[in-house]
Amino acid sequence: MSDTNTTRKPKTVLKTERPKLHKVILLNDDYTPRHFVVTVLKSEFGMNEGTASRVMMTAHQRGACVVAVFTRDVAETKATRATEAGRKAGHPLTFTTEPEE
Ligand code: TYC
Repeated sequence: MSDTNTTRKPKTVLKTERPKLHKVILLNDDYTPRHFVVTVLKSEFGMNEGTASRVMMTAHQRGACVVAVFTRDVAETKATRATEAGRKAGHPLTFTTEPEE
């Protein structure tokens, strides 16, 4: 048999796409107490007091602030849980998600 295998197919190069990341965004409102926002950022997003306070103040002053980025499922679950924590305490606090460019 010859060394040249003429029946070999062209190699298929399989590429695994990285999953798109989604931002969790904290929205400002006029009613939720500042300390409550900080508490939720600490408990749901593992932030320390300083980081949570800065994120809360950014949302307070600019209307919204990116909290973190995750895969879509994780971002949606975190936003839902954090929003639910506000509802449970009677606050309109809202977290949304949005895909990164
Ligand atoms: N604006 C609120 C207040 O003055 C505090 C607040 C900050 C609420 C950030 C939501 O995402 C928020 N009590």
